Amino acid sequence: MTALPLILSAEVAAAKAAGRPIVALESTIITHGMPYPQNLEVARQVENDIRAEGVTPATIAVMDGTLHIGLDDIQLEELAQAKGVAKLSRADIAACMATGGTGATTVAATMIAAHTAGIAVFATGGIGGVHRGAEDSFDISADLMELAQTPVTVVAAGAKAILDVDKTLEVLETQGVPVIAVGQDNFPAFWSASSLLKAPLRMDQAGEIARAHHMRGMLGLPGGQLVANPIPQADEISAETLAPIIAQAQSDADAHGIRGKAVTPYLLQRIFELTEGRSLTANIALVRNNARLAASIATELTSISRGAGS
Ligand code: PSU
Ligand code: MN
Repeated sequence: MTALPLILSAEVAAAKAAGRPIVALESTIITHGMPYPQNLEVARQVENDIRAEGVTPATIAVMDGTLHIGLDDIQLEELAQAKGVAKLSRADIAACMATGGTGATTVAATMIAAHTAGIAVFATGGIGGVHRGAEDSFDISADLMELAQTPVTVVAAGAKAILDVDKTLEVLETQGVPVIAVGQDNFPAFWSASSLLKAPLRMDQAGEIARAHHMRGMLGLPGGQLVANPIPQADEISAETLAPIIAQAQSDADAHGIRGKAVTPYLLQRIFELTEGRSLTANIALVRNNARLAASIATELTSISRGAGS
């Protein structure tokens, strides 16, 4: 058996050795979720937001066949500028590594990598979910099933209205994934702080979320948690403003026959164009907000685990 090609950045290795909290970050948001150069600026900013809380960021990606847990600034820049980088979910990550490829990790693949590296908390913008029209296309993100089987707490701003949010919540319930709205009763809607749907659970403190994560582990439950953190109100875009834009993006995707893993990146890019960049400003604000909450949860979880002697 050869060893898994996995490298921890120096910063992550030091944090692990000292038992200090770490927050994982995905890389598909860099390569497929935002345009250059904003993607690089945001990637750096989010890492610094986490460091400002005394927590270590670990951006995850596959580069030349090696799984990197934590990227240095040169690697971050390389990834942000690269064209045609693969998008890696559960189905793709091993094949990419086996063939020496380079790829960005989605929520599902980032959870797998984080868990492999012993990292329990992960911050992102939005998760994948059940797409509108999934009754015909069967397009349901592997992110949902990953949340059911990999014990990582994922902080996101709810689900985008490019998804069928109702069906996404139904699948999460079926899969046994705790969905926790933070500081409000309703499930947040990514660019808007609130959807019309009530979230299954509500918690107002990072410590409660960390305790729930720990309790699931003690019960032997395999999956993670979805923490749905609303976008700060000052940065919101209203659902009414976005509804026609999303409908347009969706019909463009259908007209161009976009399928499979190309769907989400296509819709994100189209919405960016149709909002003349406004969607990106909101996206940046909510990712940073999620990074800060994830850092608090990771800090709380570290002290619980220390207390529990595990
Ligand atoms: N939703 C967003 N922004 C993103 C993504 C989703 O609002 O960047 C990315 C994430 O990496 C997520 C992936 O894991 O898209 C989901 O892709 P799919 O729907 O093909 O599973
Ligand atoms: Mn899909």
